[in-house]
Amino acid sequence: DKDLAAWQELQFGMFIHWGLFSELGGVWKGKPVTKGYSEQIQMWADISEQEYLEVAERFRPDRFDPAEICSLAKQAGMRYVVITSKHHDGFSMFDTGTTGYDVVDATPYGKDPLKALADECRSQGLKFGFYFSLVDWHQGHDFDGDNNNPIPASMEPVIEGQLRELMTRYGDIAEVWFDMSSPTAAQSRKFAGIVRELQPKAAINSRVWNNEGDFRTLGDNEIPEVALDGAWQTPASIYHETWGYRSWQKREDLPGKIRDLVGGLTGVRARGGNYLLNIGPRGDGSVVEFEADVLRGMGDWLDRHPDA
Ligand code: FUL
Repeated sequence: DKDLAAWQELQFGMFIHWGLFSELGGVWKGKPVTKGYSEQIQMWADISEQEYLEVAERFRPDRFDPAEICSLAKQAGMRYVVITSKHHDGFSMFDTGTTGYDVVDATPYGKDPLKALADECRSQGLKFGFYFSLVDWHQGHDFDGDNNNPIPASMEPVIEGQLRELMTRYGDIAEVWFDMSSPTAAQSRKFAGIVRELQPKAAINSRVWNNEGDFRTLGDNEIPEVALDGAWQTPASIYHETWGYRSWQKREDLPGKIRDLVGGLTGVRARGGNYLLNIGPRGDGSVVEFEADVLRGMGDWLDRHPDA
């Protein structure tokens, strides 16, 4: 399939986990939340929707700079960017008409940051895509710990509406990264079908479930021992743990980190895969310096080893 071959050639991309959870940075009521990933802090700290909305009320990411993010991706040697449009918290980081629980309606920022990022990617020659959680605590999924609950029929119109918005308002979409939940076969077919209808070139990951995806999502930071057939991708986190910003994260041994992640990238590429490396910007939109240094260090290494 010609389109999938084009996706496979992208090889190395930037994943971005960014949302209201970034504003909390892994801390709730003055204490670090050490259980679970920080992008899931609402569940792990058992934060009510009312309290979470108070976070929205102070969400003003004036340091979110798509031009800087795109040039960082390019310096690292990345060819595409995939950002969280909606994580498990159900808060849309884009302008949706399906609910007021979104960045435009519920925060003082009042703009769609993903539109700005999509436009900037296009002008800097990067491909663009969305992460979209099928778990949605706002629409009614419980904080059940493993986020594998089925999707009640009542949630389908919202998911469909949001997918249609994402697939029609942001230009060409290269990849859609679904995540979690346990959709029925019919639901997986429906969600993948919306993407295929509106963005026929977009590659869909296997976490749309029920074999409806175009490429396989491996385990986090997984480097297979042997070359794998077909199209696949390894999502990687710099810290091998949290994806969303965590203010108390240890950030040390930059050279070792660069070596570790260059090993991940080259190992995955050598076995025919695609490597999607995550950054977790702060709630104000700024990129953590350590993460920017890691990415630039990887780019320097790649420049020095053009055949790797
Ligand atoms: C997982 C999610 O539950 C994590 O929060 C994160 O988004 C990771 C990339 O995928 O399934």
